[in-house]
Parts: sequence; C-alpha cells; structure tokens
Amino acid sequence: LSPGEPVDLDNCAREPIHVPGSIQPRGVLLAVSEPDLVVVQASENLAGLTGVVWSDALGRPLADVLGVAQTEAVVRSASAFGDLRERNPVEVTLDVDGDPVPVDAILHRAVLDGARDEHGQPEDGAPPLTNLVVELEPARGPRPFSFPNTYQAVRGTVAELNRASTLEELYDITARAIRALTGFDRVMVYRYDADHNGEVVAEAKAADLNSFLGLHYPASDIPAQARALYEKNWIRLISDVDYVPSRIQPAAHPATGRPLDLTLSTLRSVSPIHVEYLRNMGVRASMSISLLQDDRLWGLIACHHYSGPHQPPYATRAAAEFLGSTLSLRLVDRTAEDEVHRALQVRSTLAWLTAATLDEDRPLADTLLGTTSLLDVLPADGVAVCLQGSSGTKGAELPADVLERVVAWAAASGEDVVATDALQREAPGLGVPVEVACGVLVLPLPEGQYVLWHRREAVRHVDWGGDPHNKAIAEREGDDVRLSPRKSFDRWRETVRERSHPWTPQERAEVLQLRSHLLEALYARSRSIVRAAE
Ligand code: BLA
Repeated sequence: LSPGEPVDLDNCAREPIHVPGSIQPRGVLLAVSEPDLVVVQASENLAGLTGVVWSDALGRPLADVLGVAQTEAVVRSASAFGDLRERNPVEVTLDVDGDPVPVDAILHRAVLDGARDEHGQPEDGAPPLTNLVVELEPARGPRPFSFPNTYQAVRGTVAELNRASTLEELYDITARAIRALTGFDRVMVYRYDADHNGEVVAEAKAADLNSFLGLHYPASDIPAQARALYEKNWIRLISDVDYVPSRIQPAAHPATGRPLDLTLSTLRSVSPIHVEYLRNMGVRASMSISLLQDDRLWGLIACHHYSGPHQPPYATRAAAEFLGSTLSLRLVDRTAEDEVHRALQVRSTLAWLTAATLDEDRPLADTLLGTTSLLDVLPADGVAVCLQGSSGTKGAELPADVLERVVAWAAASGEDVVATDALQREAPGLGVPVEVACGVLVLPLPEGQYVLWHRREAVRHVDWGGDPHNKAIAEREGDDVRLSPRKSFDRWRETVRERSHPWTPQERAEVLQLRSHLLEALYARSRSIVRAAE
C-alpha cells in the first residue's frame, strides 16, 4: 500500500497471490521449456533435494539435474494423453551425492501469459506458450505408493456418502473421513452464504480442542482473488506456517518478463497476510479443499494442525481432494432433490388453486383463503387479499391502516412483485412497528387490487469467530500502512434484529406464476360479468 491510499478490504483482494515469486520449501520447483526440456526457472533451494545449485541448473537440460532415467519418467507422464495432473505423483528416486532419495514429482503446465516473440511483440493468435512445471517433494508414507491402498481408504467413504440422506450427514461423513485420512487435528466443512460469509457446518477434531462448530466468519477472511484461484486449483497445503519462502530465479520469466504463474502449483508460497491470520489463530499447518457447485466455490473443507508442522504425502492429499469432489457432486444432487420436491408441492397447490378459481360463483378472495390457501404457496404469518371488491385475510392480521400504507407503497414502485425482509429499514416512512411485520411480499394488481403476505421479525443470533467488524486492522509503520487480520478469534455474538425470514428467489418466481394465473382469472370473470350484462 502506498502512503495515503485508503485502507480497506479491497486492498486484500488486490494481492496477486497466483504470482508470489516463491514457493514453500518442503519441495523444489523447476520450470522447463518444451519440447527441449531446458530449465528456465528454478527455486533457490534446488540443491537441497537434487544436489545441483539453482544457478548451475538454469539453461541446462532437465536430465543434468534429475538424471536421465528420472527425466524419462517425467517425460512419459508429460506426454501421456489427458490431464497431466491426473497422473501425479510421478515416483522417482533421485541420486543425491550417491544416496537414493525417493521423491514425488508433481507435474502441471503453466501458461506463460503475455509471452512475446523475438521482436518483443505479443504473440497474437498463437496458441498460449506453456512451460512444464516440475515440483519435487521428498516422498513420505509407504513406497511404492499403491493404488489399492488409497482406493480402499476412499471407497468406504464414497459408499457412505451415497447412502447419506441429509445434507448434515454428508458434511459429517466428509469431515470424519478427511480427518482419518490426513491426520489433521481439526477438519471442518465450511459453507458460504450468498455474500461469501462462511459457517462451520461440520467438524471432526481431537478431543482436547474447543469446538468451532456453528461459528461464522466474514467474507473478507478469504478474499475474492483467493476464491477465484480455489475454483481452478482444488487443494492447497501450508505444511508449516513458520516456513521461509524459497525464491524462484530468475524472478522474471525470460519469455514474459513476469513471475511464473503458480495457479496450479502445489508448492505456491501463500499470502503473508494469511500466514499471519493462521498464527493469530494458533494454527501451525493448514490445508483446504475446494467444494464446488456448478463450478462455483460453495465452501471449503478446512483443516488445522496445532502441535507442529503437518505434511500428508501427495497421494493422500489427492485422495482427500477426490473425496472433496465426491462431496461436491452429492451436494448438487441433494440440493436439487430438495428443491424439486418443494417445487412440485408448490406447483400442485398452484394447480389446485387455479382450478378452484374457475368456480365463478365463489368470490376469488374466499377461494384463495380456504383450507388450501395462499399460505401453502408461500409460507408466512398471514396473507391479505383484495380482489374484485371482496377482501379477506388468513393467519395473522395487519391493522387496516398499516395494510393500506404498505399496499400504497408497493403499488407506487411499479414492480410486479415487491418484497423486503427489512421493511423498517427500506420504508421507514411507513411507520410499521417491528412487532407487526418486518417482511412483506406484495403483488400489486390493477385497480387497487392486491395480494400481500407478511412475516414477523425473526431475531437471529450469529456467533462469529471473532468480531467481524475488526476483520482488518490497519497498522501504520512510519509512512507505511499495513493491513493485518484480526488478533482475536474469540466467540463474538451478533444479534440481528428488524429482519424477517428472507423471501427466496424461488418463492418470488412461484409468486410470479401465481400472479399470471390471477390476472387470467380476473380477466375471465370480468368478461363473464360483461356477458351477463348484455
Ligand atoms: C486464505 N483464509 C484463506 C484460506 C482459508 C481462510 C481457509 C485458504 C488457505 C488455507 O487453506 O489455509 C480462512 N481458515 C479460514 C477461516 C477458517 C479457517 C475463515 O480455518 C475458519 C475456521 N485474511 C484476512 C484478511 C485478509 C486475508 C483481513 O483475515 C486480507 C487483508 C487474506 N486469506 C487471505 C488471503 C488468502 C486467504 C490473501 C489466500 C492465501 C493463499 O492461498 O495464498
């Protein structure tokens, strides 16, 4: 941040976390040109795992760094059909000063965005240039890594997920299975709301830890660019928050003049702000797995370790990622099932009411407020209608003067559906007491006719993991202004008042259908009145 720049949470979202220029030092990174396999960039810690100093590796064939046989193994995977990442990890044994070191090679291709030709011009129309990125992590866990072991570990969980009948069961099964698989001290399923605030909806943890279940966290804890990155790369591990980043050299990629894009990398160094956040929380190692619904981030599986660094082997992380995507698929199914079930019920109510309105001897208001009524279309505390000169209510009643003012306010908007769950805030001039109604949904109809549903205040307590208003603390250090995450994560209870249960987009859509049925019924009746008079 430059001096004088206002400090707000947008600054957080502007940090380009996909190009940090460094990696976490649990492994080493090489960017290699294709097809000639010459090392273009390397992390400074290269020698620690390969015995070759990074500056000696630049410009040399990959085989000079890894050995011929190891490079062949990498090339075989890199040239195989399909998504490169599906073949990870490539198991190789490096010869480091005469000692065999088992290593997981993790491969992906990085797009060299903004690559230039030899005249320094952007290469328009050419396919995007890529580099093969080879990340090497010392292997942990059983070697050789066996597919059957991992398959057995996740197979049972997938079967359990398929049997689960409620969302809560799905969340719980996942949290328990990921903890059993990875050994983290705490595993949480973290679900976003529409504004990207999140809630811990399931938790599996060591017995001596306090619980985070039910706690809410503000959207700014995971800024927008991080969410976008997590939609592309579904898993990330910070194995030790006390790590010292290892820089990638040269800092600017020769083909682009920019740092290497680490979007799909596994060793990507993470935002220092987030590292500070984890330290403030007392977390030593963190891992998270994206949960997606229709390609959008729905939430995360968030894992913490407290007692020390924690580094599940790559294959275990891949299995955990697989469970995450299985949960994602089941979430879509389940949610769709629930929505379809509800929608069918409402549709049959609408069909019944529409048929009933055909009985022209009965006033419309009576039909709509009978045993099957408008409250079955849209749940509310009460509903009031005024149609063809007859009016009536069902459920709780609004005082006549309030009803009149709210209907006039809704009609003045010119909208087909007027809905609010915060009437006092949105229309303070109406002077409707909170005890009477906080939410209204009105269908204004021609000639002063209307249908109006109302809901009372629903006081809600939200337990936040720390006061969300202190989500960022701006600190001045000389001329510099620095944003930092909050220091306390103690439970902070917010009481939300002057709000009713919200009217959902689905409910609004259903009410619009009802509106067109009503207009038809009104039209048909007005015509038969005209016919009768003739
Ligand atoms: C990233 N923040 C994250 C991540 C999580 C959270 C899970 C993903 C990285 C990881 O797996 O650790 C937040 N972690 C949580 C929450 C819980 C948890 C809510 O365990 C609840 C139990 N963070 C701030 C502020 C900023 C910020 C004020 O609090 C910005 C100024 C930034 N968070 C931030 C950034 C990242 C992040 C930049 C991306 C880190 C990266 O991937 O490089």
